[in-house]
Amino acid sequence: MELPVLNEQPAKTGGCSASSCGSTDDQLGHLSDEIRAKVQNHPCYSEDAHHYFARMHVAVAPACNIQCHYCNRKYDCANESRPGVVSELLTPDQAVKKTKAVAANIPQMTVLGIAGPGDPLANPERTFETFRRLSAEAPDIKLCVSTNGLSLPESVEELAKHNIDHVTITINCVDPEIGAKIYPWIFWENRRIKGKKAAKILIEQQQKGLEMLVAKGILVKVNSVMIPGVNDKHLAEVSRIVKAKGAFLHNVMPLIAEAEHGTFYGVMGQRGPNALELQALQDECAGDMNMMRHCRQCRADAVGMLGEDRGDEFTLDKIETMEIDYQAAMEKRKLIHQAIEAEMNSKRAEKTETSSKSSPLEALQARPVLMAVATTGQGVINQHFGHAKEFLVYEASPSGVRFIGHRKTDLYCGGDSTCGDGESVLQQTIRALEGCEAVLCSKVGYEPWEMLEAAGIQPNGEHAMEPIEAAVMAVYLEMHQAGKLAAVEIEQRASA
Ligand code: CLF
Ligand code: SF4
Repeated sequence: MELPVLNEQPAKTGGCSASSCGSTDDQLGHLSDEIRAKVQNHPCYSEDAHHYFARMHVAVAPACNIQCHYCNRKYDCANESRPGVVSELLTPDQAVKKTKAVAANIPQMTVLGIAGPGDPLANPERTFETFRRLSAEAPDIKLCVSTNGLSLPESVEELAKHNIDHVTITINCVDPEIGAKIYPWIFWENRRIKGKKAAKILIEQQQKGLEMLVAKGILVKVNSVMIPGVNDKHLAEVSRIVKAKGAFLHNVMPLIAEAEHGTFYGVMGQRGPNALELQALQDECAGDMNMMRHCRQCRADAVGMLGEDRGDEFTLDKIETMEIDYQAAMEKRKLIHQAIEAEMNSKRAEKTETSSKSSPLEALQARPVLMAVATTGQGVINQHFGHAKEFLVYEASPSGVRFIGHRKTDLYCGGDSTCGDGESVLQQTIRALEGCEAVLCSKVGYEPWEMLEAAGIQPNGEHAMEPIEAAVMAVYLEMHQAGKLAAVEIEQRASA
């Protein structure tokens, strides 16, 4: 089956519509029923779905067949995970038990992924045993896998056999010169191969695997780690090539390199991109490719909604004591999924109606504005500023509101009252919101209010429980009425 070419629709200004830019959602209507069914409740493949549906990972795959300069083998595979976290390794049997326990207790969990702690396809017995049992015993759960791609071509048949219809390949380059700066070696045909030769083999395997998956009708997401000075200028080309070969979605993630993680890049002082650099590259790639902007770089044993981790509720000792009637759980899950989908459809219809009305600012010269939003899900503003561990960032402009990405408040800190050079958590949070001019939350305390204002970020608690896009647009209109978006200001900013 041939996959649809997503970007055949006319390009919109800034590469997005009034809502859910960069997601598959505003494009669902163009997809076949079969593909729509595959993505509409997958929290990674659909930006909309990540507000409602959860995923879980089982860490069954310890070994890896390559070395990436951003990885330390003590930790999870950094191709999807944030470096510096370690997952508890499970046997396939434990993984099946845990999956059923989570599915019964978190019915909105729709997807089981294997993403480490090493490379799933470098551990084929453990990975496929887990998938084989789950596809038979828990057929209502979608199966998903993430790989560096080296062993992908030889695994495609097996993946198709177990109904795995979502595969992520991490592709950081299509040029071996660049690859040699990212991958010091690969393990290939019982030998360790280094340098450009290694990178060339890896790239060929990734591209071949991508083509084979697409030919089988399996949806492919491509992850790329943005490494400033190494592959940042090259990733737009990667995007073009993988799109041309039929990849469904591209996820450009920031390199996180810290000396304490003990990775080559961390020790060498290689920096990661800042939020604005990442956004600029994602926007550049979006001209050619459907972009994912809501990735949370999950750990290999993540459980829950993207960005939350409920793994502690499902440790091995706890799941041992849980009696699960999976048949009954499936019936309950089905009803809950139907209710969520009905709610999503009605919200989608509202959004379509809103975006079909022309924006009152369309004819005006008004600059775009970034706003941060505190939310725990369901697409509404429902979180206290002080409780937010991350903020979603939206851009409002005369043509509408689009999702840009998220900013973690504790990226480099363990959540103590101070971190780094004596900087308070509040100061760090404000630094994480760089570039945003407003923050919308359900409530905000007096102290943060003053500090946010002093930093040029307007706190706003007036839109609690309102849909995010509508609230962001309302605040944007208020800013315009207050004269903050006038043409004269655009000129001043441009010349600054
Ligand atoms: Fe897991 Fe990955 Fe499947 Fe999602 S995560 S294997 S596609 S179910 Fe999702 Fe997490 Fe980002 Fe991965 S937010 S790290 S993209
Ligand atoms: Fe580490 Fe994953 Fe790279 Fe293997 S593929 S070296 S586990 S980041």
